[in-house]
Amino acid sequence: MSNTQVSRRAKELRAILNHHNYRYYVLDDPEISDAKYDRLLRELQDIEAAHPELQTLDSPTQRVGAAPLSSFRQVTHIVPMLSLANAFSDKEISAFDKRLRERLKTDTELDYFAEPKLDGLAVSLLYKGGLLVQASTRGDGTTGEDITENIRTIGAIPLTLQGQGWPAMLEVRGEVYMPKKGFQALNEHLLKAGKKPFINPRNAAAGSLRQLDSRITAQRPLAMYCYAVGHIEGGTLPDTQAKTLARLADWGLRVCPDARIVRGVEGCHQYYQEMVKKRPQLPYEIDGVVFKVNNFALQDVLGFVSRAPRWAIARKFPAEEETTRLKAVEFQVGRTGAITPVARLEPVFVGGATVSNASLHNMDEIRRIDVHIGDTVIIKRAGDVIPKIVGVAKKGQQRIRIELPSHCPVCGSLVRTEEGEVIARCSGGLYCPAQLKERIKHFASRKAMDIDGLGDKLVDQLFDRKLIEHIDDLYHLECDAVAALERMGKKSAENLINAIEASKNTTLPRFIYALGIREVGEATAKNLAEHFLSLEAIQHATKEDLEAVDDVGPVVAAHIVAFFREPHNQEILGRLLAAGIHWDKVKKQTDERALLKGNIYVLTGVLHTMTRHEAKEKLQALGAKVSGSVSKKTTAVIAGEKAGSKRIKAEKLGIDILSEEQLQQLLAPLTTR
Ligand code: 5U1
Repeated sequence: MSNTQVSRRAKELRAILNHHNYRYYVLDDPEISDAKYDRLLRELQDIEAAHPELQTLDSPTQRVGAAPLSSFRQVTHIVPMLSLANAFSDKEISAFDKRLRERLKTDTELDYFAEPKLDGLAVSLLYKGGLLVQASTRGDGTTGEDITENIRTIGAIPLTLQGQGWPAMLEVRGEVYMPKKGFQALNEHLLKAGKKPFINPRNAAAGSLRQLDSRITAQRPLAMYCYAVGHIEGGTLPDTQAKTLARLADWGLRVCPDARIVRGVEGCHQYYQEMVKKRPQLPYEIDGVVFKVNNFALQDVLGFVSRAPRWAIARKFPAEEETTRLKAVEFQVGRTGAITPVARLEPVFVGGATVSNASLHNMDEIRRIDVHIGDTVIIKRAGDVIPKIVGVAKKGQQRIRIELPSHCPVCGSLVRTEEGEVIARCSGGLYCPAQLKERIKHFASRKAMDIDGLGDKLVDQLFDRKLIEHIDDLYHLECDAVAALERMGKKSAENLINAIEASKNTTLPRFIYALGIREVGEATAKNLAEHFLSLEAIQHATKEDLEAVDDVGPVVAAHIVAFFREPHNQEILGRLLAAGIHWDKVKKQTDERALLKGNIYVLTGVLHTMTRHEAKEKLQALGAKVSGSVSKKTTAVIAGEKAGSKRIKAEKLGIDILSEEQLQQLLAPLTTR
């Protein structure tokens, strides 16, 4: 290629890439695959590497970031970047509207332009001759920092304006933010790399823009919505906010699709409610909405008061994040014995409610955010979810390290954290009152001891009235005491006592399942009973012995050992047996259903000793699957007389073909029982 041809191709590639960038980031409607985009970009990179003189400021190759800076240059804004007055209630918005109409001496309703208030970082973009030449942070409103290199890496921001009619100098303002999805992905990535995650999308956006190394910013999923024009030279703009934003969109700048004109104060109230509802589904984080008088001529009449325009107001959502002091940490015990740290806080109003307790998840989380008692912490309360501590705002002067208790705060049993787990648990099992109610419900349930009539509400009553304290107390209940409970009476009480008595005659699998050992469900309980044949054998089994049982891996085995080793559990177990719980001796048996488990057979041709239907039922009785067609998954084809296409297909796929005689051998366990 001649130099002219190379130069022409570079120009063409820049135009093509800028177009596809716009389709992808601004319209969210890509026309080509990522791979194709990457190929085009690489072609341009290669040209620019060979001909550095062809590199331009608006080249898409400039989006990958530049060499790190030692500091940010200060930028004085041509027109100060103002802040907005805040309102926190409908009443304050009504007062705002009233104020404006009084000033404007009008009774007619005003048109407002309503916009979501993005939770990001305000920035100013300066375009000269349609080319992005400078980008800066708001700073103190008068002076900000030059973040041009970082802004260039954001795909959603055009390096050159599109279309025509833009002023020779155009200064656009808006919010750079991190979309919720990108924020989540970034934090997952940081955690995997052993780094500290960001507290919220705003911090993530701000942290990413404040990077002196723009190659890091280039890796961050940032976006921008524009909401105002700060300064123009050599051109004109439409006469309203709505039309101006439409014009910015024509020039390739992103504007928020959820903004629109609303009529009068009622329109403002409605828009606010609408955004409250929409907020959880929005792909970006917002902390309120903004109302602006739509007409610029009216804005001019209204003017400014101190450093905020009179013609605009932010209606803020109740703060979802607040800071307060962590006074103490207590540990609660859940149904499965999980020990959860709960933060006791200096009461604080956050997300529309006063919060004095918050979740701290687990010890790993406590260490990760490095929170100590006495710190000023950041509380997040979104919607109705339980408030949680997301970070430390300021370390306390006298910080107390939070330690996991060694013993259960309710029953005193040992607290254990299994290897590879983050949740610590009380090992008190049946002995721990905090776990007990739920455990009693499980013990009485249909697949366990099957105590008819002992439902959840009744368990609650028995427990709350202290008629039962431990599971074995069920077997010592007195009829009169039960009859005195709410909605009971003599007859119901008698029925319950009889059902409890009847439950003493059970099976070993049911009893093991009823004990509620972690991760020992019905099937595992059955396998344990059939393998060990007695409760004593299970109680004394080692981890290795247990791992020999079907379905029992190292984790389940460890749970079983821990359960039976716990002295409190041993005590309760003894008392249950002393109360008379018994079962028939367990016979060693082969489980036919497992013999052919996982095998898939296809039956074809004529069988002489049984019908195909009978053969199918027998195979299924041994746990096999019977399919109508041959595939790579087929274990074997059972071919009777005159077997045709299925046999041929099996031969082709190299699948075993069995005769009727071999089928009979396969079914032998059913006849030799
Ligand atoms: N959506 C939106 N956010 N926001 C912030 N519009 C908007 N306008 C602002 C600010 C500071 O200021 C105007 C006065 C341009």
